[in-house]
Amino acid sequence: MAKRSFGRRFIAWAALAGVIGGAVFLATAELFALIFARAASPILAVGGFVIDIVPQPFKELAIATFGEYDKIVLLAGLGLAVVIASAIAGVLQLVRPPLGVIALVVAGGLSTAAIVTRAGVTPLAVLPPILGTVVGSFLLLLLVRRLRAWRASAVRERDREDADDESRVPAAVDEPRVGLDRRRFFVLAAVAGASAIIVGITSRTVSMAVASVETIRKALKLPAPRTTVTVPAGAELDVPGLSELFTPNADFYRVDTALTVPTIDPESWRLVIDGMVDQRVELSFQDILDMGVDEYAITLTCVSNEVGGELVGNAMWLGVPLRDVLRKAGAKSGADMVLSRSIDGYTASTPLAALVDDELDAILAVGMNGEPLPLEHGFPVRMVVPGLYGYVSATKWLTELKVTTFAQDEAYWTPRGYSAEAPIKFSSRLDTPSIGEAVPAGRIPIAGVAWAQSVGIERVEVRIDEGEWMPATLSTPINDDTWVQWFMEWDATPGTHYVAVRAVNKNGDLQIEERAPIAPNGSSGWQRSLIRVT
Ligand SMILES: Nc1nc2c(c(=O)[nH]1)N[C@H]1C(S)=C(S)[C@@H](COP(=O)(O)O)O[C@H]1N2
Ligand SMILES: [Mo]
Repeated sequence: MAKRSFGRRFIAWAALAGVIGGAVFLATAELFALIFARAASPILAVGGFVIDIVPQPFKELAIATFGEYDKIVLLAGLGLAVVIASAIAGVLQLVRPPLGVIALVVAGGLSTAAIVTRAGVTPLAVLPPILGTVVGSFLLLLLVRRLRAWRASAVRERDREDADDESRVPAAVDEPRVGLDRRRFFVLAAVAGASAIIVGITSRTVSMAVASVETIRKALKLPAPRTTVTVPAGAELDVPGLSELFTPNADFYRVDTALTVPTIDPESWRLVIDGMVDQRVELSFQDILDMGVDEYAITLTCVSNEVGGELVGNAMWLGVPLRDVLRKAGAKSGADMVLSRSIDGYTASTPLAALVDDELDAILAVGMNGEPLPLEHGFPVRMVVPGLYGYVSATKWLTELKVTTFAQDEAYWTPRGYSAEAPIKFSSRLDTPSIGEAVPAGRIPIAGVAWAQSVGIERVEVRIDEGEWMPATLSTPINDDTWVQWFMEWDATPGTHYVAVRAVNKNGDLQIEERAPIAPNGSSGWQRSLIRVT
């Protein structure tokens, strides 16, 4: 009898180890689903899969029985099934290793299958269930190993006690061993269990907030622009491999310090304008729209863009001029900077002069390429200022504009090695032929983009090997705030060639030749690429 309850005790703890392994699996998957792929929650994917495969009469029965609670009941049932299945996996891992881990891997495989067969998933969606399986299995393995060590020392102790009674063998030397092994099991179980609960619940909650704001965003109808930007004929060249004139939102580079994308309901969003102002002003999303929105074509550039890099993109923004917004509050004399703040605490320092300049289209944007700002790009309201790097001007998820001075206030990146003020260093980039990809000899196009926001590009020049600099053909610019495309025909001869590109802006300045790193205020240098012709 005593022997039976002795064994049963460890079976129960093995079941607990299994449940913890399952919880770690789900929590890890939820965390990575949040980071990599919003639709890749295993529990929801399996739930969706069950809904899809259950025959219609059952679905109707479920709805008739549970009404609008049918999905909650399904998820609760699924949760219970997961608890039972992982408890069984834990017991299996103790009594028939490695059957428990195998069971968990099979479950991971099934949930991966459920995820990839859902509509509209990205290839990255396989990562969350796979990483979940790896981490969950590892924890289960570890927990059961510790449980087995505890059981072994408990068995030894019991045998010794039995022997003690009969033959008075000297007291055990490793008496505290059982307590130690027991503690090692429970510490790991507690840490893993608590982490899984915290990480899992937090990730799921954030995912749900993202989903609900995404729904609000999809339903949002922005007003039509009062004025639109005319894209002139010849603004977009037709060259394969050349960047599109307007960067699609899905391809637009993203740079920010946000670990998870902030979720703001436009209904509750407020912009506060305070600091050195005549009056503190608070604006709602509707107040911004009521000012009347216009179209602005502006190319955004990141200070971290290396020569030839990808951290630059062009968009058609919908918004209102910042000068009109700031006028509502009235900047006091002496102020020379606006510290813009994001909901997550990020700040940028922009010269006040750039924001009130009548000649410069510094805007609060609500729309990007024909839709409300994507969540990743600052929904519901962000700043866009032509001619300044993003980190000193393009605050996303904007909540506050503090009128202040450079002497008084510092932005997020200023104490981290970047300049407080940072105009964009104008530059040019080669898009095609792409580096490292051999091209066939003959007449081929060389093409790329060049930008000098707020000034405009006058000329782009190309040089092959050590030849003369030759002018490239430019696309018709939309305005001086957007990039232009450039291209040139090249009679490529077999071998390797250097293709270099540089631009001249409308002030007549030549693009800086001297190489500079991205810190403290942006890279410079002429892009020179080695092209292989076969
Ligand atoms: N809230 C917030 N806004 C931010 C940042 C950030 O980290 N947080 N990064 C800035 C930087 S460095 C750049 S280059 C641009 C990039 O905008 P994008 O991600 O829409 O391309 O956003 C700017 N706005
Ligand atoms: Mo940036």
